[in-house]
Amino acid sequence: QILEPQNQQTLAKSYNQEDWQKGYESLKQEYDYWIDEIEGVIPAELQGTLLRNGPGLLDINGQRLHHPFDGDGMISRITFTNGRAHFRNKFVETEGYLAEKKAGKILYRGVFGTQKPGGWLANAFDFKIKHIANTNVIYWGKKLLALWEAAEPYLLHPHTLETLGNEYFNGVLSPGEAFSAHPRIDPNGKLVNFAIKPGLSTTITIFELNTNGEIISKQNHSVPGFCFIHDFVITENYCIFFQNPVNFNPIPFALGMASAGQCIQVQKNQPTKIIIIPRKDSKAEKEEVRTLETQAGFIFHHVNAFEVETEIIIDSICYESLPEVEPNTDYLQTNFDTNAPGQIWRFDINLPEKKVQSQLIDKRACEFPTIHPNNVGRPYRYLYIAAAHNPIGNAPLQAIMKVDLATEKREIWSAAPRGFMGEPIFIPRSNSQQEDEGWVIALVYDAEHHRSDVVILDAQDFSKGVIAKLHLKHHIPYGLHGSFTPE
Ligand code: 3ON
Ligand code: FE
Repeated sequence: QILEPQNQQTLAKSYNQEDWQKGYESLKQEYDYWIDEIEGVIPAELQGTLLRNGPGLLDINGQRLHHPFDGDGMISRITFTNGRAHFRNKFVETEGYLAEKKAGKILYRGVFGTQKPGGWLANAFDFKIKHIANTNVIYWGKKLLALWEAAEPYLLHPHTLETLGNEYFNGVLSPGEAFSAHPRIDPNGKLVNFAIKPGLSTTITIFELNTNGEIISKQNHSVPGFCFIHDFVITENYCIFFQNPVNFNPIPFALGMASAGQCIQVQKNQPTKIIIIPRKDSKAEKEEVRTLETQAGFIFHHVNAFEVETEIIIDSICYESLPEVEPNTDYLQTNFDTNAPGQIWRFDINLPEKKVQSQLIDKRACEFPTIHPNNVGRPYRYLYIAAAHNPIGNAPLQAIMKVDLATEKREIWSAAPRGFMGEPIFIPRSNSQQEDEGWVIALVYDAEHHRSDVVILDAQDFSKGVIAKLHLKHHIPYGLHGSFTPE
């Protein structure tokens, strides 16, 4: 149904906390099977592979991790072929995953608060962080890559999902060098990605890759101050980064009292900096790097960006503040009512005047946007995003919202009260004429049956409900990002 924004101040809670918590149970088993419990019909034209990554383990042999973002990457793959669907999941066998599996205990510190057992003394002056490859998975240039923003990618076997080693792109990437988990694929056939090397000043590296998976350009930019930049956006001529107003105090980390991520603090009185870097081999190549300012806040993800004459429009998910991952808190006890929601904002940058205007697009709490792949970096009309069931307030993601940016019309499909939504992916129908012709696919955790479903919606009409719901034999812990490849 099409929901109008509501003005009610209090709405009934759409979920219960115990249901939500159960989606954070580890999945230790690796499966390989044809999905045979299906409601509805998988469209025969839907051919290809949905790839998902996210923390598969939330504990190491019973020792709980402090935060899901510290969990070892587990790939889930759903292959659609001739109206059938096959499931396989496998852990990325990083050095840390294998070592901890063997030891049966936590051996590494995590970025988001996980510490080795034994208190601060056991952690002091240990600067080694576990590389967990848990954030995204892409298939590009015939390579299947598991990504995590603080280190190099892991290369996986596209059929068996076995871990083959690290990927260095013929030596263009050096050992330990980062390659972010948020590449953008320019519809012109280039994959653009970045890396952050933080410090008192931060180096931003931009990579462009061709369809053979080779890095064809690599450029570095130094910006003043510490950066925590998780995502970026591209247009035809620019890469755009939002430097969140944060500072980093390394002392508690060095002393073993807190993890690196816990030493990052949002500076509410400092502006966000928008860094606009011209792309290599673009019309803007000779232009200088520009840095503009806008209001404080915290951004993990952007939806998209595009140029309109001398303006750049950027749509992003903004938080008033970064939810703290403090040492003595438990993420399972998250109080959604007191945390700031992520909301969609539009930033309008006037390049000649160096002015930024911003505007709230929707109040609903949401995260994990997706759009038609042909509109990345180009003007676009539709976005799809995981969202809260209720139009106001903060709550877990339970629904998918479609936003028509031209008419402000919204459509909602909700899995509440017992379903919890993962990142949706828009998949265009082949030879589609309209921007919303295709499907939106997501994993939904069903607390009633403690299992996950793959749901398929018709992107042009959510009111039909799901066109197919595929019941897995087990749950998949709440994940992060993924992608779709027609292969
Ligand atoms: O900033 C410096 C550079 C850097 C790259 C220092 C640093 C150590 C913090 C760092 C490392 C950053 C890392 C490893 C970030 C990893 C992030 C991650 C695994 C996930 C982020 C997810 C973001 C969101 C918004 C997820 C939302 C999820 C839901 C709403 C529901 O489950
Ligand atoms: Fe992300």
